[in-house]
Amino acid sequence: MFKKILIANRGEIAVRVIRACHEMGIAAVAVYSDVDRASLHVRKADEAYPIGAPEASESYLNIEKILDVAERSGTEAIHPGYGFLSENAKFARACAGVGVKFIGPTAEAMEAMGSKTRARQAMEAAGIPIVPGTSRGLESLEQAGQAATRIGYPVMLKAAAGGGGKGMRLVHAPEDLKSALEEARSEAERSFGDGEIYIEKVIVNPRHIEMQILADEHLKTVYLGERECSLQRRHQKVVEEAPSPIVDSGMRCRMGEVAVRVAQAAGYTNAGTVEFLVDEQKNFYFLEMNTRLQVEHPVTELVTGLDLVHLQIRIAAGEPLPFQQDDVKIRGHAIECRIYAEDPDNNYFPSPGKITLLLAPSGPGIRRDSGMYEGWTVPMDYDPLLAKLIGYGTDREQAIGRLTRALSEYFVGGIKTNISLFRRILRHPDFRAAKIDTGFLDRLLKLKEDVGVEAPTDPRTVEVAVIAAGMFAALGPAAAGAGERGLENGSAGGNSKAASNWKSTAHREALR
Ligand code: MV4
Repeated sequence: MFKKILIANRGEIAVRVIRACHEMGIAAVAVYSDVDRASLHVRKADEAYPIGAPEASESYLNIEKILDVAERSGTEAIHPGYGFLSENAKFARACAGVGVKFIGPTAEAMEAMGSKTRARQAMEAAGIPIVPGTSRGLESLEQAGQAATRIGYPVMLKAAAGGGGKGMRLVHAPEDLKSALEEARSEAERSFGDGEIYIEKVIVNPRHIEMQILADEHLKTVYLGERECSLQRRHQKVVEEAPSPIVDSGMRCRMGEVAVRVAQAAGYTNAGTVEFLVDEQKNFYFLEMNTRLQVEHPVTELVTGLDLVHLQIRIAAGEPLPFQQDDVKIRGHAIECRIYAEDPDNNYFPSPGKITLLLAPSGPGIRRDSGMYEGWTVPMDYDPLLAKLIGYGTDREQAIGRLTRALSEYFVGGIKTNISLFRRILRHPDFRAAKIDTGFLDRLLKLKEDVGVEAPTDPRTVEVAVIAAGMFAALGPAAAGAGERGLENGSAGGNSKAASNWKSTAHREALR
């Protein structure tokens, strides 16, 4: 087993990996940019090295600097977390080049999945169900027109290098194809430096369901069940859960076996995720494979009882998987909320700043993976994910109840967060009934605008957060719940409707 691991990341995921290292008796080395000197991952690591300016290209994406720290610290392996260098084949290759083990798949497996057209070709050859469409880049408008006619409108144009909805265009009719293709191509070129576009049949009201797999370096691959990730906003996941409310054991088994075949066809090792689009008849189609540990891995850990980071490290050290497929059992239900530093009243715009007061939930069935602490200033240079709050229970209803309870205990003072959004999602009848297709969040957020709440432009909103924090400190949780619910509605400062709502909520809370 390794004695020392470098974590090439920051925030909650760096803390998550450091914890696994310490549980396994491994020393953890942190790297940090200039704005992360006081960040939690630096405090929790055994050693920490500065790697430069805040821009990711100068620090967390800088292969040379990270490998230099690896050498100076005597690191044997590097865990990349998610984002940054986690799916960078060049980095995986560079690690191997200096004799440091990359905790993840090989550069070749990453490359096989990096291009969607390439992955579709490989999966087609392996007999994996893919969304009907082309598996090569479109070479002309005529070719696109022929393919679209064959598939039938509406069609979806997608970027081969894509992800996150960039370079994606829905085309309803032949006359819209030309402009859509031009737009998709230029967006893909701008975002990825690669304008390759292919075409797919449109899946109506799809669900996004993904299967976790683990593969050791001795040709054994297992699946660990699915995650339902249909609750997204602008192609950003917001809430994830395991198991999916629409997947029964038969479907899980079929999907899991397909996911294992996907991994084997790519010569995949370590932890990975196979994404599927699922249609209204529950047919599932391979979409892409994510060659990293994902943000939402905790929901799988809670329902399987397995520690994915421990297993990643053991696999990277050459150990065989310590269990069989039959040993994997799904037990209970877990739901994750991604807590972001963003302003619900300003179109969920990132909202960095200093955390003046932090009251964090715990208790039965609650897991919190966080990168924040009271007094820490959230830098504006990176993804604003602050923490993940995960509720676990014997069934979905208990998980929702515990998560709702924990969200009402959560208080983050000094900055805006999206915590209020989760209360609205979790109490919604459609969410409770698990009617969560990909349009759910858009419908919910539109509803809010209809209520006529204006976005605040008033700097006093910040002041209100501090006052609310003070109220909590002085008066306890009833005041905090009220304070935060007030902020959800645009807070005081000129908005009398919101102010009165704040007061009435406070009154209700006080009477509970
Ligand atoms: C699709 C689709 C419908 N048909 N592909 C893929 C990447 C993801 N971010 C959005 N993707 C979609 N691909 C075909 N052929 C609909 C979506 C989609 C979506 C998928 C899952 C969860 C939320 C979504 C929101 C909008 C569009």
